[in-house]
Amino acid sequence: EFLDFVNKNMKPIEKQMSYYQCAIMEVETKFKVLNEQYSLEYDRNPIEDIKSRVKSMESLIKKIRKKDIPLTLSSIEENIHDIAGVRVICSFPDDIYMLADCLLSQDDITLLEKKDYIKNPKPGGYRSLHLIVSVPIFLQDGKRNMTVEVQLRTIAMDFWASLEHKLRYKKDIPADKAKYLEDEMLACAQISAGLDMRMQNVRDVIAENAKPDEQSLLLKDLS
Ligand code: 0O2
Repeated sequence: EFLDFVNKNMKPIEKQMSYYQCAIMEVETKFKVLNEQYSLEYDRNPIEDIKSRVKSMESLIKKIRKKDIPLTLSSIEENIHDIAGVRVICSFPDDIYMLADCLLSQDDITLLEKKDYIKNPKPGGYRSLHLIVSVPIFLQDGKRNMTVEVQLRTIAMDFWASLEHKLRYKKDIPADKAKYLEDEMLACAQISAGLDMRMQNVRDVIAENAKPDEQSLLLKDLS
């Protein structure tokens, strides 16, 4: 059924996917501009890395089936919000909220949904700030608003999530070991959260004790 849908709509699907790619470019640029400005003004980069992707067809099909979404381009666009995904890896937890606020205050960005898995981690231990936003792309024949999922994480949050994602697919685990593994992953998530807090505190202490000329830079950094 899906193959039939794809075959009949090849051109519009390709076009839609390229629009998602354009939306990713817009959002990535916004973060790169913020990083550049921060680096000039405060001599520090709040962004360690940006990883973006348009959802693969395989993963898209899985989600359409799981959510039982009608097979039309508009209902897929309406119901699946992570076809365009931008993952921003930050240095410190504070940077996540600073960057999210900066992005959301831009007048061409509309917040559709916010999930704060840092303040409220998932039961398994997953932490990240998720923003579903709408961003315009400007085409030859006008403007189109596209939905993008932005995931903001620290290096420690990304380290945990990347490994957990790999381990999740190892399904042939005996039941008696599964509970132990779940507990271990949760414990690792808690250690990673503790590490984030301690590293941020180290930065704060350095800022408080910096020489006056450095201090003005670093204190601005904390405000
Ligand atoms: P992939 O391969 O990352 O693209 P949704 O299904 O998105 O409509 P949900 O589940 O409420 O609704 O979305 P949520 O919670 O915002 O999470 C979506 C994405 O967050 C996932 O994408 C992951 O990237 C990430 N994520 C959420 N929970 C976990 C977790 O426990 N571990 C890891 N490693 N990542 C997580 P996808 O679609 O699963 O896949």
